Amino acid sequence: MGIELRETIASTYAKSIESGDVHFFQSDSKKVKDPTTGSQYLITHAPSLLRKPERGDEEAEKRNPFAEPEPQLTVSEDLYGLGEYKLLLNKFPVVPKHLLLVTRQFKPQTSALSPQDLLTAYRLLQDLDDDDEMVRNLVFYNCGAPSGSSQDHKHLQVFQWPEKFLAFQDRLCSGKEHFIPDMRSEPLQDPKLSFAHFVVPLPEDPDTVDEELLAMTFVSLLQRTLTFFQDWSNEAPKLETGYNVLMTRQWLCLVPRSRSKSAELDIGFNATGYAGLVLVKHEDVWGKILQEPHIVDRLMLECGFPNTSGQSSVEYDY
Ligand code: B4P
Repeated sequence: MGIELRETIASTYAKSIESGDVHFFQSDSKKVKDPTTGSQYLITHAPSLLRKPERGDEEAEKRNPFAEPEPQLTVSEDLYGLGEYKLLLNKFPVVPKHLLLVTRQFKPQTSALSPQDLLTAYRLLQDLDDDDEMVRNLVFYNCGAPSGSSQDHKHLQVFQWPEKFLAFQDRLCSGKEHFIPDMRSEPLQDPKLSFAHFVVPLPEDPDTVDEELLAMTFVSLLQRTLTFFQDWSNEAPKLETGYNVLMTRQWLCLVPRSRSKSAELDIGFNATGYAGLVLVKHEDVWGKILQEPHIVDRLMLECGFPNTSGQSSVEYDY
């Protein structure tokens, strides 16, 4: 299935680029290191994205693009014959062959991932990753408006991981075995980072990964993520729930989000920012981040919540 699917994606993408159905945005990328946290960031500058309609713009609000997706962008009408998902090409990618895993029936983008969503995403990673060619992919889910999502129909996204790039989640999980966080064991969290994040390594042997394992792992991370919205409800009762989910074959990570955009600099983040993949549209923001990469960690905190490393979930849970 893997090779066949990869070939269908490649040919659908090539045709849609040629016909103009996919609008690929050119960008420049630079890898930088945050000297304070040791994190790597891949900063991608795509100024032409400023012309793309955004959430709230009249043009962007007109229709649900996933209700009747364009046939030219459709890789599969019914992925894996489950009757649940379509696999589409992203119409506005910055990375080639950027995919969307979209529910066939309308479901809200504020809903949690189901066990089937998780296993289907993991299956896609298995089909798209190629260890011999060092090809790795990232699945992400922007849940709720503060997470940076712009479409309200439930969709996960998949794109190829940048070459030779190590996220903080990779460092954190290196050499660690899978576990399901419980009362005695907390998810991994890097104490050097300013923002809260919950990471668990996934098993090396894919045969041991099933719906139950993924669902139990996800729920343990989600419980901790949702406590932020309970904790803060007295201070900020209107705080909308939002979080990012990031998954590779090596780990699963959830990040609670307080806002989609920074007030300090004109930049917004979706899940990819929390893997260190920072998309910048404005020239002045690009310049500032390259000059002082540690700004990213500050912005992540501004759009997230404070790190809780070293505290057990009962200390910040109620
Ligand atoms: P959402 O989860 O709702 O939003 P998003 O990916 O954060 O993208 P957004 O729309 O806010 O765009 P942004 O300028 O930040 O996903 C909805 C997805 O549906 C979007 O990816 C959108 O492109 C796609 N879409 C909309 N209409 C469509 C249609 N008719 N058919 C098919 N797909 C449609 O980011 C611009 C682009 O860069 C996005 O593709 C985004 O995913 C990508 N991106 C963001 N950060 C990135 C990074 N660090 N590296 C590489 N790419 C990145």
